[in-house]
Amino acid sequence: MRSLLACLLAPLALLAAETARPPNVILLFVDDLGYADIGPFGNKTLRTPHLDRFAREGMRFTSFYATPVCSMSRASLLTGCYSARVSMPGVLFPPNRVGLHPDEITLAEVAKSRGYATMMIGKWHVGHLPEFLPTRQGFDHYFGLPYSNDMHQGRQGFPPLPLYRDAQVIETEPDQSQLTKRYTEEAVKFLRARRDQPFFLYLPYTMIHAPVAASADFKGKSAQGLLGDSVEELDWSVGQIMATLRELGLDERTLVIFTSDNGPDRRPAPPFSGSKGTNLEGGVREPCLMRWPGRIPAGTTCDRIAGNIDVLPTLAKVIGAEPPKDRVLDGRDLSPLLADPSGPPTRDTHLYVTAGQKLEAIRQGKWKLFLMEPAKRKEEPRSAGALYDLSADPAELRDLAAQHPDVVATLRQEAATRWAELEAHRRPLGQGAEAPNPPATPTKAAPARLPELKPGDRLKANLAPQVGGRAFTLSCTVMTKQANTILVSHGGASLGYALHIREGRLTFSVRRAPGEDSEVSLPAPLGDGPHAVVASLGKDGRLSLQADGQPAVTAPGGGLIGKQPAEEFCVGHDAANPAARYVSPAPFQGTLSDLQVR
Ligand SMILES: [Ca+2]
Ligand SMILES: [Ca+2]
Repeated sequence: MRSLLACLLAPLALLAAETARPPNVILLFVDDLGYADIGPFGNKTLRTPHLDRFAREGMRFTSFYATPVCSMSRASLLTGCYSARVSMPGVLFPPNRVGLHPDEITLAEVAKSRGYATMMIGKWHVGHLPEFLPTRQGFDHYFGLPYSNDMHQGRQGFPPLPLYRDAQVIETEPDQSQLTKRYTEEAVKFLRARRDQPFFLYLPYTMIHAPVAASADFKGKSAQGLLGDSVEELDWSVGQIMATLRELGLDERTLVIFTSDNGPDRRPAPPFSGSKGTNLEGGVREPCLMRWPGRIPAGTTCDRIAGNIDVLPTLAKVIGAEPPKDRVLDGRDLSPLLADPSGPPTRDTHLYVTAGQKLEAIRQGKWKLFLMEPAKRKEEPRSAGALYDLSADPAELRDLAAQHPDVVATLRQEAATRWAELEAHRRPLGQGAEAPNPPATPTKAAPARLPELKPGDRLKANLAPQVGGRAFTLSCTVMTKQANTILVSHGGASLGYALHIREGRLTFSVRRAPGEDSEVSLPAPLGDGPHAVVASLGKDGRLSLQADGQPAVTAPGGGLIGKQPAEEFCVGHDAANPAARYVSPAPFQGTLSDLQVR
């Protein structure tokens, strides 16, 4: 009798254990894929049958937000926080010695708290020093590139592009046309090996970030050149992963999420304005699909505000883990929307953060208000104070601020309150171990002797002082009565530095990426007479400025200048694109001597 009962109950017990087993999670994250680049979001040119099927079997999110560029987006995704909360700048470069702080709790660490097998395959980009690698942030295993595929040997001062297995470099300068295929093979191998235990797979593809590439099976096959080939190969990769889930019987116990880190690179993202690098909708609103047969209703669409900051709280909820309780999270659990896409919003507000960790705009419900001066923003600027109704005007073309002053006031207040809270609970970026300052890259021609240069002189990039990826100190003796002028400029819109006088105050500016400026100014005008001035960018990214041996004024910065500026080194003026935020600078008049950059 007992054995008969046991026989009868055994399948039930097995069923209970099966039901109790928490779901697997797969997170597919594409680089620079725009809203309209795939079929489910309106693309009619490219063939994405596997993503089309994904959408038919799952849910499309149509107001799903990332950030304007790479590193900040990945930091948000991994931590459930706005990038500014964890102090992550827009893009990290190989010379940077910072990374996502090891104390941050990542998606993988949340999964590990429930005993999940974890693996990351692809592009990390939140710190490449050993202490910042995925294997130090909760991933059992890692296969991929530590940063972008264009940060390779061909760019001045960068080391050969490394491919990692766990914490070891196993190749350099890998054939990029094979990366999607290799990532897919790794993913399928992982799924097969871990089929019997709960797993979390994070697969941030290297594609379709430039330089785009595709394997021979896809090259030349799409209707949109190599970029289209690369998208179609990604679609194939998603198809391989889905087919493996079906084959292993894991379909109904796996939540799969597909999205992108930022908008398309210099391409349109209809119906939106803007592209990668901007906080217009085209720069930050991403295609997003989620699929979990039996749990997410098939063929549905959710237009509620959501974003990559919501992935961590959602993952924690569905796998039955405790989200971090000792810190502020910005994201919210989306699981109620996964059951009912038209249910109450899980959050009604979104903050649009810049690469320079400022608040550029706020969305609440259908309203979006721009907060920053256009001069402080990048291409396709909207005026500070411009208000858009995203439900009627997704391209952000009709400023309704004058018609709705009440909405503007409410959003301004909301933005101020939320940003004050964020500033009050901002957490630090991880600082890596000190490294010796790399030697300056040798140049073919002998550099001109800087002390002999006079205002109006300029040096071509190859003769200019080498500042890419290194700390440096600029010094000179200056005498002028001007309130707005330039002593030295080197670089332009994307990176560089300048020593200048703005509204009477001597200022040292460093630009690491478009819109990512750090500055330090002396507190008072220099006054008449000659002054010995020293400006420096430290190895830790700090700016410092000093005159006449007085105590230096310093300011925190976001790292070194990633590479040597391509523009000229100019004395007493700025020849082309401004390398800093000047105010109507006049050509230098006075005495400028003893110029040195070391
Ligand atoms: Ca990107
Ligand atoms: Ca951690």
